Amino acid sequence: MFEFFSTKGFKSYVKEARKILDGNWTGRYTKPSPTLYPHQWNWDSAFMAIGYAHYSEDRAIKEIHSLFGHQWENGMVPQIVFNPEALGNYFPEPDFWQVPGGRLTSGITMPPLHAIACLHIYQHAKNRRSAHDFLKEMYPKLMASHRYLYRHRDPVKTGLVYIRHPWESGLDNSPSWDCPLKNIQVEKTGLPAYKRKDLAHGVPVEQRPSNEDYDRYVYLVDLFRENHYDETEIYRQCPFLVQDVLFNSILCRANRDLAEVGKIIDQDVSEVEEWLAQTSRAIRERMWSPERKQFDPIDLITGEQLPTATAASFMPLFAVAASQKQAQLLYERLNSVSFCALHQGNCFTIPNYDMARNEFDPKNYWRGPVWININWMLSQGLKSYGYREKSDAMKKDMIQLPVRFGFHEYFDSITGKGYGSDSFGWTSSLFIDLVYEYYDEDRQALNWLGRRKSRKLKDVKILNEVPGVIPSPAADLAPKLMSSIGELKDMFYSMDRGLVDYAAMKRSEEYRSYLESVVHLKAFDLKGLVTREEKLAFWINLYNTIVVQGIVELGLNSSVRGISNFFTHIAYDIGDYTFAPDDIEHGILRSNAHPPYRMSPVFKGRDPRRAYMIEPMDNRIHFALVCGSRSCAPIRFYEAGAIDDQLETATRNFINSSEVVILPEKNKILLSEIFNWYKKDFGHRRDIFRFLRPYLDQDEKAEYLAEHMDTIEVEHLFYDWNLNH
Ligand code: 2M8
Repeated sequence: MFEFFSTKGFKSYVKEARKILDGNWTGRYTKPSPTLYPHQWNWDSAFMAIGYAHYSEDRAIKEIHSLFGHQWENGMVPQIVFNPEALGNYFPEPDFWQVPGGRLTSGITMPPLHAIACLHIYQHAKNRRSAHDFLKEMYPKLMASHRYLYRHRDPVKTGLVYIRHPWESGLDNSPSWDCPLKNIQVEKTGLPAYKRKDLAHGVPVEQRPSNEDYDRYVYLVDLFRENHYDETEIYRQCPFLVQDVLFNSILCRANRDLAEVGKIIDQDVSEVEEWLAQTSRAIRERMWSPERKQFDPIDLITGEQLPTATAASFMPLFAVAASQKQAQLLYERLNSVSFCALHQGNCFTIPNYDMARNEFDPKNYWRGPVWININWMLSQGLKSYGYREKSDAMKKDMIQLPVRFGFHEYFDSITGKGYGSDSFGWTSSLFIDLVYEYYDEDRQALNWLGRRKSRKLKDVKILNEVPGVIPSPAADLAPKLMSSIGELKDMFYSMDRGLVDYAAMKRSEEYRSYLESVVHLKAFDLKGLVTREEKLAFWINLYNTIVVQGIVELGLNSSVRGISNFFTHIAYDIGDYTFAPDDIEHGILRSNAHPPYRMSPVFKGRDPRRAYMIEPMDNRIHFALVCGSRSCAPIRFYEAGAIDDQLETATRNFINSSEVVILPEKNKILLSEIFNWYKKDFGHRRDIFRFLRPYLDQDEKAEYLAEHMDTIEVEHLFYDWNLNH
C-alpha cells in the first residue's frame, strides 16, 4: 500500500445532499420535500437536525426551535407546524384541523425523536458552550413533551403510550394499521367534504395511501375536532388507539438520551429514569410475542396484539429495550429472506415490510419500500447490541441507495428505484450523518481542504524477533506458518465480512505461538519456494499477516493511516533480507512495478531481492491483499494447490461487491480507488472494463457496461481506511 489519501467519492454526494437541504431550508425550518410536504413536520425536523449537526449547528438549533415554538400548553409537540405563506398545497391544513386557539398546527403528534436529536447536536457541537445553553433551554420543553405522552397517552399507566391516528406513527399506511382501520365503520355521507392534495405532485397513486385510508384519516381528524382536542374525551371515543412498537421504542430511546441531557446540565433525572425503566420493561414484556418471536403493537380497542411484519418490530433494538435473547431472535429474522438478507442480490436491505407476505408491495409508501430513516435507527440499534458487522453493512447499503438512485423519499426494495418525492429532506440529512459517522475516524478525508495528521515512525521495526527464540532452518516452515496463520484466521477473522478481532488476537495463545514460528523466517531459504503457485500463496499470506501483526503490535485502533509510513515501517527478516509490506506488494508481487504516485520502484539498482519477483504479475493479487481497512479485500488463507481458483473467487467477490457499482440511470460506474491507484496494472478505462467483464455477474448492468464502454462516466469511490475490526 502507499500513503496517498484520496478524498474523492462521496464528497460530491455530500455536496448534493447539502444542496438539497439548502433548497428545502426556509430560514426557520426545512421542508421535507420541495412540493409534496411544504410545512414543518415533527420527526422530519429531528432527522434534519441530526444531519445539520455535522456542519451547521446553527440550522440544527433553529430547526428544533421552530418546532418547539409551537408546542402546545399541554406539552404536545404537533405533527405539523403550518407555514402561513405556503398554505393551499397540502391537505389537511389549519382550516380543516381547527385546533384550539387558532394555532397553525395539526392536532396530533409524532414519534418523539427530539431528545435524541438534541443530544446528537450537543455531541457534535464545535461550540460546546452554546450547545450547553441550548440543552438547558430545551430540557424543560423536552420534559413537558414526554410528560404529555405519559399523562395523556398512557392513562392507565402501562408504561406504553398510545397513538390515536396512523399519521402519529409516521408510517401512515403501514399494513399494521389495516386491521384496526378496517374496524372503523365509515359512512361516506357522514364524512366532511375533503379533497386530497397529495396526488397533485406527480407521485403515482400506487405509491400513496388509498382513498379508503384517507377516509379513515379524515374520520379521525373530524372526531378530534368535534371533541375540541380534549384528550380524555378522545380516549373515550376514538376507535383507533394503538400502542405502537416504533413510537414506544423511540420514546424509550428518547428517555435514555433525555436522561443523558439532564445529567449534562446537572438536573435531577429521576423522573426520566423512571419512565425509561417502565417503558423498556413494558416493551420487553408486553409487546413481545413468544409465538411469532417478534415485537407487535397492541390494539387497545380489542386488547390484543396486532400480529404484523413491519420493520417497526425491530425497533426495540434502537430503544435498547430488547433482552439479549430477543435481540438474537430479531437478528436472525433480519438476516432472513423476509428482510432481504444482506447481499441477497435481488433486493435492497431492508424493506419496510416482510417480503414473504401477501401485503408486501415494493413500491407502495410504507408497505414495502426501503426507507432511510427506519434503517438508520435500526443500524444504530444493531450496533448497541454488538451486531456491528450487520450495522456497518446496513450503513454502507444506505449510503449506496441515494448515490445510485438519487435522494428520494423511499426506494423500491426490489429495483432500488427512487419513489415519492425527490430532493427529500431526511434522506439527504441522514445520508450526511451516515457518511460522517461511518467514516468517523476519517473526518479529514471529508475535509477536502485539510491534510491528515499522522505519525511517521522512525527506523524499520522487525516484527519477527522474540527474545529467547533462536531462528532455525526448517524445511516445513512455510506450511507450518500457513497453518498457524490458518488458526488465527479461524479464531479471529470473520470470513463473511472480512473483519478481524485484533484485541482478542493479541491476548491469545495462538498469537504467541504464531510469533514464535515467524521467528524462523530468519533462517528460511526462499529458494525452497519453486512454483509460481507456491510463491504466490506464500507471499500473499505473509503480506496479509504482517499487516495484521503490525496493527496489533503498533496498537492501532482506528486506521492504518495513523502511521504515515505503516507499509514501510514494519518488516520481517527472511533469510538474508528484510521485507516490508511494500517490498512484498510492489517488489515481489507486482514485479517491482512503481508504487502509485512514487518516482522509483521499491527494489532499486541491483537489489538482490529482485531474484524473488513473481513474473509476470497477476492483477488478481489486488483483491487478495489486505490492508487492514474496510475497503480492501477480506482476509482469506491462500493455498498453493488452489491459488488460481482462490484468486478468481476473491476477484469475482470484490468486483460484485459495493466496490464496483454500475449505475445505468446515471450512465456512471463507481469504481474502487484500487483501479485508480493501480492504473499501471489495470490500464485505463477500456482495459479496466475488459478486465471487469468476465467477473461481473451477468445481469442487465453488465450488459449496460458492455454497450456503453465509450461513454460511461467513471467515478472513484471513497476509500474506507477505517480498521476492519
Ligand atoms: C408522511 O406523512 C404525511 C402525514 O404526516 C403525509 O403523507 O401527508 C410520512 O412519511 C411521515 O412519516 C412524514 O413525516 C411526512 C413528511 O415527510 O410524510
